[in-house]
Formats: sequence, structure tokens, C-alpha cells
Amino acid sequence: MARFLLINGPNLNLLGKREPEIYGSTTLGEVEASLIEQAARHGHTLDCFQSNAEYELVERIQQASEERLAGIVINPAALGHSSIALRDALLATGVPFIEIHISNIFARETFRHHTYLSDVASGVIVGFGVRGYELALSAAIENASQ
Ligand code: CA2
Repeated sequence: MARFLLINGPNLNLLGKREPEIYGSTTLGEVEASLIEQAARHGHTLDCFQSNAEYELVERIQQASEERLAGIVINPAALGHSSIALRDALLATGVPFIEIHISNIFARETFRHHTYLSDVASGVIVGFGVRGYELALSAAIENASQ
């Protein structure tokens, strides 16, 4: 049994409630429940955390160092494009992570084309809608068993 962590950044609590044309109509609660089930089917556990505050995300990631996690799946939302603090926190934990974006950030404004996490992530999944979370967890589980 391994333990995984799902982290979602600012405004993703609005998932399924606003801008469905970009982010779809599935709520964050539904995504989390489905991923918890997915982890359980493989005999693993998944903790979920969302915050609109950068410092809370950094603190949750720091806590991960003491939790013997097998992997982190993170949608940093807009902080991916701006936060060196999130990058530093993820690197400091030493836990492998997969970055996911619901929308295709490369088909959007140029300021979304770069993220501070991509080059240090185990992998990046973009543009598959909320299904990207499932793909990311699946990859994290597979990576952990290698
Ligand atoms: O596509 C993604 O997953 C993003 O990480 C979403 C971020 C955006 O800043 C990134 O460039 C790409 C925005 C999250 C906002 O989430 C909302 C969800 C539903 C309704 C309104 C906002």
C-alpha cells in the first residue's frame, strides 16, 4: 500500500461551478472522490488538498516530507506560472510529482505557456480536461511501482 497526495491551487474550488466551457462541469469534490476510488482500487490511499493561498500550499507540501508519500499529483493553477516558492517546496520534499492542467495551456495566452514546475516534474499532463487527473494518478501509481 502506498500513499499519494492530490493538490489543487487557487480557484480550482470553483471547478464545475463557473466557466464550464474551459474547465468542464465536474466539481472538484467529484474529481477527488473519483481519484480516491481509483487509488483504492490499486490498494493505495490518496489525500486531497485545495487552497487559494500560496503559503497553505507550501505548508501542505512541506508536511509531505514527513509522510513517506509515493507521489504527488498537483494542479498548481495560476501559481504554476508565477510561484518559485511552490517549485522550491516541491523540490525540498524530494517526493516525485506530476503536474496537471485541465486546459491546454499552450493553446491559451502566452503567459500560460511557461510553468515553474514542468522542468522538475516527473511528467506533465495538459489539455485532457478533468480526465487529466485520472491519467496523472495512473502514471504516479505506475511510477511508484517501478
Ligand atoms: O487548466 C488548468 O488546469 C489551469 O491550471 C487552471 C488555472 C489557470 O490559471 C492555469 O493557467 C491553467 C485557473 C484555475 C481556475 O479554475 C477555475 C475553475 C472553474 C471556474 C473558474 C476557475
